[in-house]
Amino acid sequence: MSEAVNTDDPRLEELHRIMAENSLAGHWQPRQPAPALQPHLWRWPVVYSCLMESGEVVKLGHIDEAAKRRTVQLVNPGLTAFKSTTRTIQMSVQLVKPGERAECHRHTAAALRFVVEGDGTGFTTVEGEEMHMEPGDLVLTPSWTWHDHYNQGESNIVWLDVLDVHLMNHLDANFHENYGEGPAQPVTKAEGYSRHRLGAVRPLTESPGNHALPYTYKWSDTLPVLEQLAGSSDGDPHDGVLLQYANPVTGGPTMPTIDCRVQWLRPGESTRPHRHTSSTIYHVMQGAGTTVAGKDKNNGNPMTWTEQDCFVVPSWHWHHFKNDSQTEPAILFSVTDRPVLESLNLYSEED
Ligand code: 1HN
Repeated sequence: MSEAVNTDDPRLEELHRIMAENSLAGHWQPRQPAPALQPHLWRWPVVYSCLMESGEVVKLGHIDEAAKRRTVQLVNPGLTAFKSTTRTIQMSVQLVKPGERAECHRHTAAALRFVVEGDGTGFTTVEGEEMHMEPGDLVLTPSWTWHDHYNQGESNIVWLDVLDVHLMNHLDANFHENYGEGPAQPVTKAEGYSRHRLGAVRPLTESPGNHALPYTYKWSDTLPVLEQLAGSSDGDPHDGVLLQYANPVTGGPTMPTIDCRVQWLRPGESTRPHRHTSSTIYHVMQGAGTTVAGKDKNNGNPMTWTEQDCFVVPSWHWHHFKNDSQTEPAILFSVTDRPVLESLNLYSEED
């Protein structure tokens, strides 16, 4: 209780009681401590073994009637009440076993899939186009686009799901609709349709419109860019060689609320610390290293990661990276809510 009020005054206690009964509170009254987002590392073998076990005991189609997805969610220890990875974004890991289908639905939450395991025969159908999923591919299902997943192959598909669902919840804008005309939407477009319409060489006479459009970024296109830049440019002092998955229509962030990046840390590379007002979730594609993240510039929590691990660096936490190998590069895929902060004029950065 601040000294602005006399706590011995019985009228104050009476006022507080009446206000509480009427869902009111005084600005002078203390708030419940807010949960704080924490730096955290999820080790892949644990995530993966839980996911595989869920494949044995949780039947797809009998889960949460609305979503009907078998995903294991990464829960930030500071946000357990929300089952959320950051305050805006949920990252989870999804398993679709051979022959399984995750039914068609759409939601206002923007979503993306980043493929970890699969033989390329499985796909997500987005707005009538089958988007085949090979490891390292990034498939966008922007806000309110129909999507269903199908594994027609003989091996499991595992991917990361990233959704801005918690932002949607905070905004009371989280709407969901099941397709309702069977488990899958009809396929109406040829494979590659979106990449052919929205790529650098695109039809002059057909406008794709400016609404949220589905898209796939193939790892086979991304990796050569990283490799070439790693050999020819200094990269960013805070992130190493850093690529943005630019939105093909706007040239800006991947989606209005989530930007996706991939970065390459050269053998032995150590980056300079910085902090910014966006939160980032990382997934290690290749290599082993350490990310130090903390509120103090020189005294953070070291997160030592290896392949497929995931970790989070919260907003306004100093952080830097080190590739712990002297011979192999490290590659990190990441997602950030930076576009949200930027659109509200709240993005800032310090080093
Ligand atoms: C969802 O719809 C999917 O479509 C995956 O595959 C994960 C997590 C929270 C809410 C909806 C999907 C999700 C989700």
